[in-house]
Amino acid sequence: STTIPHWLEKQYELKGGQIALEDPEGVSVTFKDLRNKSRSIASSMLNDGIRSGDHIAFLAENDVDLPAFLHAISYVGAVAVLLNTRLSPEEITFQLNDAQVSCLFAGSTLWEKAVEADKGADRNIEIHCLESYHESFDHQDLKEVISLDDVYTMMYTSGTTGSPKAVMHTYGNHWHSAIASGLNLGIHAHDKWLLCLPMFHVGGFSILMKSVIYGMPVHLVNKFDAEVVNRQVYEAEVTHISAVSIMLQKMIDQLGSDDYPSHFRCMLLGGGPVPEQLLRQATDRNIPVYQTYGMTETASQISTLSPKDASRKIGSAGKALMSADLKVDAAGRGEVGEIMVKGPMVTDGYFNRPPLTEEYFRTGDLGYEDEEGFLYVVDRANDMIISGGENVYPAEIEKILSEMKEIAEVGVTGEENPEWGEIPAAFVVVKEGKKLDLASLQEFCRERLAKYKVPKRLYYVREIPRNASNKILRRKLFSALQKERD
Ligand code: S0N
Ligand code: AMP
Ligand code: MG
Ligand code: MG
Repeated sequence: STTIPHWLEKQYELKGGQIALEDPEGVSVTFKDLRNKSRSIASSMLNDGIRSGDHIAFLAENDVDLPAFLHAISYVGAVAVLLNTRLSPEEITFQLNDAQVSCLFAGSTLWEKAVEADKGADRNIEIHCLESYHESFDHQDLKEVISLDDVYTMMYTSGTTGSPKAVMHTYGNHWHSAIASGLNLGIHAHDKWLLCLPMFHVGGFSILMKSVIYGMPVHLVNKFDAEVVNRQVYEAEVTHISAVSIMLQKMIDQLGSDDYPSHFRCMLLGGGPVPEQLLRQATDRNIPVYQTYGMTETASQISTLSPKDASRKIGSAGKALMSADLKVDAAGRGEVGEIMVKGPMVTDGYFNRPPLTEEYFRTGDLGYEDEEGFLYVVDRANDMIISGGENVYPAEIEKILSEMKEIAEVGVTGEENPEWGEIPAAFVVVKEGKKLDLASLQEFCRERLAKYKVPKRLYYVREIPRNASNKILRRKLFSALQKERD
């Protein structure tokens, strides 16, 4: 396998005195600081018995401490399993077990959740507090090179069955993603990328990779706040932001009648559908939006639209980046079919699942390419809901709800929502003689599921529409309700 010098060692050598990481409070960390800190954390990890190949989980907010831990993992040669902080303890337990995690680093605000999740773990997991983790002097066994074929991170995503699976990313996946993005956007001397997406998803994590591969500073806003983000664009001279639709909408609403400054180069917008209205508002505010299409399995962007084409191709997610290929499984150009992708940024597969053997990765998204080859994402082949950039799988919620003693049958689908894009709605057949209201349904879910998965609507129906093989027809839930009402 191809090896390269460890990327943080390289930036230490090339740009040691330059800023790697800063935040709105004035914290700033050079590449030298970050390298030294990462190495000493890695040394402690080795002293604590963590070994190359071990699966080490992180349950942490987007704090300025976190990046050094993630780099430390690469100096050890371990694998970072990134956990969504919004998950319930039960959901986290599943992932700890499924990923065969041996050690967990938890932020102090998430400590109790980590301890709770650990109770159900099927193996002994060492839990460390991220903020108070000790540092050691350099250990001799730190990795000085990176093998591009080695797995570096695992991030969870679910399928149609609702059972989450860990996408494995190699160093090569992250490397090629960063390079392809850089070839598209260009890398300028004064670039600075604002990070407000969670690092436990690939959209946020990929910014860290770009930082260490380009030698570029990251401005870290640990809790998304439109006012802070807009201010930092001016005050910290931010040039790039990655965002989901709801974030950009809030930034624009907060701006009032102001425009973005001319040094701002790129609003990379993805993670779900983008309303056309939002694109027009952004153009009015001098915000150059690059609509992008990508997913955990592609280690972030796979195709992106440049602002120069934006007005001509409004709503498109552009063309596949350099080294990536994209095709639509349809009879011809302009016809809708499943989007299929290929490239060195695409995952080899899921942990502990059968390997992916097809040449192209089947995304589960539906789209078409226009006569000039621009991609339009139109829908999903499966029933996944996207709420504020978080994926919600109806099957996961249905499984929980069917455990309620009041419920005879249940189906879940997405309902359009002006704030979140979509929200989960539950359609319920209540058992004879029982009563159920939204509040108690939500309370039941809240103990078991991440909040963003808790249904925000409840509809009572007499029957759940199913096909001949008894599969729920989720897309017919609203029309079935209408029919019952007529
Ligand atoms: C939008 C966010 C920031 C909202 O969270 P926030 O502001 O922290 O809310 P809270 O104050 O914590 O909570 C308020 C109430 O709202 C509920 N809630 C929170 N989030 C959601 C949600 N998503 N849906 C529904 N409800 C939500 C809370 O539970 C709370 O409820 P109450 O009041 O009852 O307590 C946050 O959701 C967020 O960070 N979203 C983005 C997540 C994300 O990163 N998505 C992208 C994932 N995909 C990828 O990474 C692949 C694509 C990709 O790589 C990419 C994506 C975007 C841009 C670029 C790229 C790229 O290719 O590089
Ligand atoms: P995840 O892997 O959790 O990040 O989810 C990625 C999913 O978000 C994709 O499979 C798409 O369904 C959706 N998505 C990402 N980018 C776009 C886009 N530009 N337009 C529409 N949907 C998108
Ligand atoms: Mg996914
Ligand atoms: Mg093609």
